[in-house]
Amino acid sequence: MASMIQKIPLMVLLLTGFIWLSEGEACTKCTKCCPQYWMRVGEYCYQYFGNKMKFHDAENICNRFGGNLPSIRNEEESNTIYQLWKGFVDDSTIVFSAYWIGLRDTIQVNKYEWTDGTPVHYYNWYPAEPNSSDEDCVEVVNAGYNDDERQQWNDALCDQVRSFFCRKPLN
Ligand SMILES: [Ca+2]
Ligand SMILES: [Ca+2]
Repeated sequence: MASMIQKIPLMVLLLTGFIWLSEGEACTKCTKCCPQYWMRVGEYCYQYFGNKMKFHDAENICNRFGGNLPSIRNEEESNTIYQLWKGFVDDSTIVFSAYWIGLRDTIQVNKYEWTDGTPVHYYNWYPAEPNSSDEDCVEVVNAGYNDDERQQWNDALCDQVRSFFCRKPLN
């Protein structure tokens, strides 16, 4: 927990425009690694943004770092991101909207696409979701009785504000 608290000022820095932290500078001593303060999982780097933003603002921030809101291609990837998120919140069992993922159907109703261009083969909707043609952006809803259920998705209004992760490939 202490290390988490120490990270918070860094995240605030990242959010307030110190974009220079993200590229290159931390990578002078290795061939393939993540920028400083990003978390490496497999072939990807993740950064958590606890300051809640609208979906498109969140995606734009990720683009500026050379990444996207994460696509979720299978159960394992879903769980990886959810477990990361649990590390940033005090009590993950309280039901509340958790974070944006990179899925939206803004171009055509019910034609969901990942912002990183990954083909959509995997869905993990919460029961009775998606339920609205006005709700075009997808969040992890964090409702249910166990980690698997809490990772399920809800279509939400894109102008709602949510926490989010950015993800980019190792470089
Ligand atoms: Ca919808
Ligand atoms: Ca919904």
